[in-house]
Amino acid sequence: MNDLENIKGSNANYTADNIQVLEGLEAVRKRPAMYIGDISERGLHHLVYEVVDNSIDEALAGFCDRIEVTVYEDNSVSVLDNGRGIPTDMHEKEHRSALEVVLTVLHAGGKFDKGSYKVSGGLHGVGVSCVNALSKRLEVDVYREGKHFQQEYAFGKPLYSVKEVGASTQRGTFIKFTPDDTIFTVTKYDYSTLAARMRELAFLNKGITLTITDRRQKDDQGDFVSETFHSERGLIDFIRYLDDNRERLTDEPIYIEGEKSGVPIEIAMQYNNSYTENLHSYVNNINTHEGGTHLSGFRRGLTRTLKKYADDNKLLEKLDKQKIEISGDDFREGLTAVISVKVAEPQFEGQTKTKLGNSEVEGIVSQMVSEALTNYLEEHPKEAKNIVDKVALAAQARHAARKARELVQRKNVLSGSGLPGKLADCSDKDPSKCELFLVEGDSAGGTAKQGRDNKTQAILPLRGKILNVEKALQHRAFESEEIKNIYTALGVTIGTEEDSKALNLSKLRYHKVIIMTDADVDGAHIATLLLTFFFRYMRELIENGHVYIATPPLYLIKRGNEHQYCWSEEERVAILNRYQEIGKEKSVSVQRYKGLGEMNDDQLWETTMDPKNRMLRQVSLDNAVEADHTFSMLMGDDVGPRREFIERNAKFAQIDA
Ligand code: 0RA
Repeated sequence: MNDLENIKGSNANYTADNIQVLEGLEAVRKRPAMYIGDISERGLHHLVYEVVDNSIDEALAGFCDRIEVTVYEDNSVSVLDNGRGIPTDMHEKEHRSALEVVLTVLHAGGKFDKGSYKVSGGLHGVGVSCVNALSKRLEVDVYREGKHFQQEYAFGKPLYSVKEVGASTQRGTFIKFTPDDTIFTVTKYDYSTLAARMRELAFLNKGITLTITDRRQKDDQGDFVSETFHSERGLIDFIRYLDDNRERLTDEPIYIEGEKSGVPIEIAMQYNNSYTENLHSYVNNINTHEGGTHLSGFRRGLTRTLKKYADDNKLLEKLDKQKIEISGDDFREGLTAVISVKVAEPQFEGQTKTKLGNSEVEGIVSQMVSEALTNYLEEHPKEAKNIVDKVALAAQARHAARKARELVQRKNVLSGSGLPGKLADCSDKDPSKCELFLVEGDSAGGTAKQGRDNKTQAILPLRGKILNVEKALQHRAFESEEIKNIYTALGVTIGTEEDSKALNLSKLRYHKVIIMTDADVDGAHIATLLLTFFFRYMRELIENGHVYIATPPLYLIKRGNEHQYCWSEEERVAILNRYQEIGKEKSVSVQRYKGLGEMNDDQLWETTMDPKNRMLRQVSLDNAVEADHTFSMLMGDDVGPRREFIERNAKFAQIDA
C-alpha cells in the first residue's frame, strides 16, 4: 500500500529516476483494479474511455473538434484526434521526450495543461500511462509542427525512443493499443457499449464530432459498421434523445447554461406525460449514478422555485382544499433532466465512487437553477401553468399511492410471517447465501420448487405479465399483486413520504434476485417488464449487483445414454456434427425446450439453477442513459420499435418467429 502512495507522491513533484517510473507502471500491472476499477468488461472499456478523455480535454481546451475511435479485427483500439499533438520535445530533467513521460508516468498528462477539468478520483483520469501499462502493445503517432513522430511500447515499456518518421500536414494524436490478455479476463470489445459512450460524450460536449468504426463487422453495403455523433445543441439534443418515446409537455426543453463561482453548469430539462423521474447527472463528463451535491442542488432549486411560483400565482388552492401537502417528488414526476457540471477538484464518494461530495457545489447549482427557472416561468406563463398543473396531479396521485402503500404494509404486519403465500422460502436466513428465483408461471414455478436447493433457494412464481410500470401511475404499481409480492418477499420497505422510491436494502432477504423466464419472445418480454420495474422502482438493487438473469438451455441432445445441453444454435450444430463424425451406430435425438415447463425438476436444476453449472447473467447499470432510452422505448406506446427490439435481442427469437 505504501509503495503506491510513495510513487504517487513522487510524481506530484516529479524527481523520480527511471527505475521508480518503471515501478509506477509495474504497480498498475500488479493491482490493475485499483486504477481502472476492474479487469473484466468494464475495465477493458475504460481503457478506451481514458484515451478518449484525453482527446476530449484537448477539445475542451479549444484545440480539437474531431475524435475517431476504431476497433480492429484483433480487438485492438485506436483513438485519433485533430488536437495539437502531445508535445514531443525533450523533457529537461527526464532526458527523454515529453511524450514518453506522458505515456509512462502515472498522472503525468495533467501537468501539461493546467486549468482544464481533469478528474482526480473515480474511474477516469488515471492517465494514458495506465492504458499503456495494461496493453501488450501500444503505438503512438504525433502529428505536430509539420512532422510525424512515432513511438511503440510493449507492456508499458518503450521499444525505442520517440523518432521522427516523416513530414506531415496534419495535426493531432493517434494512439493504438492492444489490451493485455494476461491481465483482462475479457478482451472482446462491445461495439454498442463504446458507441453509447461516444453518443453521450457528443451530447455532453457540443460541437465535437465523434466517430466510431468497428472493423470486425460489415453493414449491408459491405462497409465497416460505423457511426458518427455530433450535437450542436448539447444537452437540449440529449433530452430529445432521452424522451423521443415520450410525449412532451412543452415544445422546447428548459435550458440553463452558465458559470458560477468558477463552476461551469449546464442543465436541460423537460416535462413529459409519464410518471417517472428521469435525472442524469454528470461531473466532468462522468455519469454520477449515485448523484451528489450537484443533483441535490438541482432538486432544491427546482422545488423552491416552482413552489414559490405556484404560491405567488395561487395555483395550488385546489390541493389546499383537499389538505394535500405537496412534496419534493411531485415536482419531478414526469421530468427528464440532464445536469452537467465541471468541478476542478471533484471528490467522489459512495459505493461505486459516483457520488459528488463537494459541499460548495450544492448552493452554487441551486442558486443558478433558481435564478434561471424564475426567469423562465415569468417569460413562459403558458408552460409554467402546464408544469404546475402536472405537479398538482402528481401530488394527488401520490396521496392515493400512499393509501395503497399503507394498505400493503399493514396487511404484511397482520399476516403472520408477512411473506406472500406463493413464496416457497428457503431455510437459511443469511441473506448473503440466499437467492430468490422469480419464475414465469405457476407450472415452471412448481418444477423449480421441486428442483431447488431449499436451503438457499427461494421460489416466487409470477402470474403471466407483470404490470408495465412505465405506463402506470405509482399507486397502480403498489396495488399490483405481483409487485406487492416482490416487495414483501424481498423484505425491502417501500419508502418514505418524502422519497417514495428510496429503498431500504438493509433488510434485503436475498442477495441474488434471479429472473428465470422461458427462452422465447414472451419470456424476454416478461424479463423486460421485470427489469423495467427494478430499474424504475428498485434501481439500488441493480446498482448493487443483486439482479441476475438465468439462462435455461434451448436443446437437449441425447445419444445412447449420453446427453448434452445446448444454449445456442451454433452449439447444437457443433454437437450434432461431432456425433455424426463419431459414427451412426447410436441413435441421436434432439429435444427443443420451448419453455421452462418442458424440463423436469432434475434437468432444470442441472442446467439453470445449480450454482456449480449454471450461467447467470448479472444485470449492471453501466449506462443508465441507454437503459432509460431502451426501457422507455420498450414500454412506451409505439409498438413498432418494441417488437423490433425484442426480436433482435431476445436471444432465440428467430427460432420462434
Ligand atoms: C499537453 C500539452 C499539449 C497537448 C496535449 C497535452 C495533448 C494531449 C493529448 C492526449 C490525446 N490527445 C492529446 N492532444 C494534446 C500541447 C501544448 C502545446 O502545444 O503548447
